[in-house]
Amino acid sequence: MDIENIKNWVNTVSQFTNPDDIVWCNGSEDEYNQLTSQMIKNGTLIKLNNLQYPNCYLYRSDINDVARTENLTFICTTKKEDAGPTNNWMSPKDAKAIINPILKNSMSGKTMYVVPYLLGPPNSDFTQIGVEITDSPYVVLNLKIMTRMGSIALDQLNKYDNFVKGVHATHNLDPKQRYICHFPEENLILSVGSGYGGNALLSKKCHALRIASVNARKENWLAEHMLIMGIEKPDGDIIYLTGAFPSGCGKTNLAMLQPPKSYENWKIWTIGDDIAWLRPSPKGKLHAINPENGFFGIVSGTNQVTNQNAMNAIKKNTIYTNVALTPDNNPWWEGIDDPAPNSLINWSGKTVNNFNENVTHPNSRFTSPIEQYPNLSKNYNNVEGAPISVMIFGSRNQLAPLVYESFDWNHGVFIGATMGSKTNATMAGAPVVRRDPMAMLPFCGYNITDYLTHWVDMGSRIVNKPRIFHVNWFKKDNNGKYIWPGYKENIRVLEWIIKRVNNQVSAVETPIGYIPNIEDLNLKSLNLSDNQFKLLFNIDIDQWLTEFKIINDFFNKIHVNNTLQKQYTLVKERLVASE
Ligand code: SAT
Ligand code: MN
Repeated sequence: MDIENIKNWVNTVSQFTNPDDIVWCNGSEDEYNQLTSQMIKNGTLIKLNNLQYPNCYLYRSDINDVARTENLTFICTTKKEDAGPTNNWMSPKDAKAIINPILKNSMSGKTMYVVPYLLGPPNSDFTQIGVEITDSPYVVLNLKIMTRMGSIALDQLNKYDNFVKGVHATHNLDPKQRYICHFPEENLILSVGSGYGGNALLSKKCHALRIASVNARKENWLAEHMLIMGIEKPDGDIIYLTGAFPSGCGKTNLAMLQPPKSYENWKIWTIGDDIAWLRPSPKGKLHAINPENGFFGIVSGTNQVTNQNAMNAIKKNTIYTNVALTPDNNPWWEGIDDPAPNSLINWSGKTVNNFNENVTHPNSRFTSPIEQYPNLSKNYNNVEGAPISVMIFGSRNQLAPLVYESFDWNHGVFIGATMGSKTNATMAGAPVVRRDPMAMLPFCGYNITDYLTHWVDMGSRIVNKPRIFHVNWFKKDNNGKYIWPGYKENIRVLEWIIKRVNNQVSAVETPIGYIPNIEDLNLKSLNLSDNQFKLLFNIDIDQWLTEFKIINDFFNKIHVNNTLQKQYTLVKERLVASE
């Protein structure tokens, strides 16, 4: 492909959207600085205290535009069944009939930015190229951090036959005229009416998951909502794992885990905190890359205990979205180590003197470059990706034990397919427990039934399959308190997982999978009572059987494949037999 392919498309879009100016972004520091200066001048960006937060900025979004809006997100395919039973669907024709009038002249009076980007390391077979057209300088700044953006992408054009096209118009931010539409048949994304991360940074959920997942199925690989990390044991051996958790369930904290003192000879190597692209290697192992180049993490609750590495890294070159501001021009949020000053400006720009309500939006975000994380894995830029030995599925509920291991690949796929988790501030709407297969419910760009079959099929393409585990850091005791300390201490669970993978320990077989023998999980100095331990690993057969009714309804709704049906029957029979 050459630049004319992109230019032709940019011309078509600009004739339609009618901007005053067109800027092709090159990704340079100068360009970034010019944009921040311009935004500071027009009042849309605030420069933070340069001594304590050098090169950091605060951005406040519209108060109606603070999280992904799944109800306004559509998969637009010719046939409805290609979007499947869990996605919102429109035909491409109908979607364009709604969006085109909104896009028409939507950039008049504005600058249109053309943002080429790479997802993945340059020169890797995993890597894809995309171009986002946007009228939002905030989006450009974020894309500069989140992707390999600008000239680095255009320099690779000759490697690609095709690019993913994204058009983003901020429009009037009225949720009634907000649409995030994906056209997998055209490798096209059209997003109007939102400036928020997952809705507007089209490289992220829209390209790297929804569009990529469609292509991954065709080409026999996986595009997943997963962190990637390496765990180095004291003997120097490193095991790489991926972890799928719904948004807002601690992926970023786990990916950046800083081992506690009692594990000081262990190291965690971060590769990614949100998205993994995985392909079987010629040698038969599954290899993963992080298509992104930065972190778009939740700020609220981040502190030295929950995420020491992020705390140190987000002190520079970071964009904060929707946090509070102190009189010294420092960012402040619920959970930060420093006490609240007497007065603050809250995330929406109002001065507050009492702190009865959140001053920071619970889905407030930091955007920060991956290179500045000290524990970045040496495999981060590896064109072949990192070899994955373990996959973890994690959810937030009261049912699943702290950790359990699947019996085999198909059982592991069943565990991922049946994840149930409580929703949170990362999406608009009230919290509910919902089925979220592989944490991909909002991000699978095609029919979820075909997606789960693709997962089963992938098992036969990977000779040396990763072992599959499930974790739940969020079990509560009878007083509603979390039992497991979580965060740094999660390394104890990872240690057990590694021991299992290295065949160093046996495990207790239960109807739902293998759980640890108590002596194999390091509980030293956690002060967990026997009762608390029992609660953490309790498998309440009645509750599981009730859960299986819900799973049955879900499987009926999505007409799941026979392999997963069989897994359902096998696990259910084991549950019934143990009653
Ligand atoms: O808002 S994003 O989709 O970018 C982050 C998330 O919810 O996982
Ligand atoms: Mn995510």
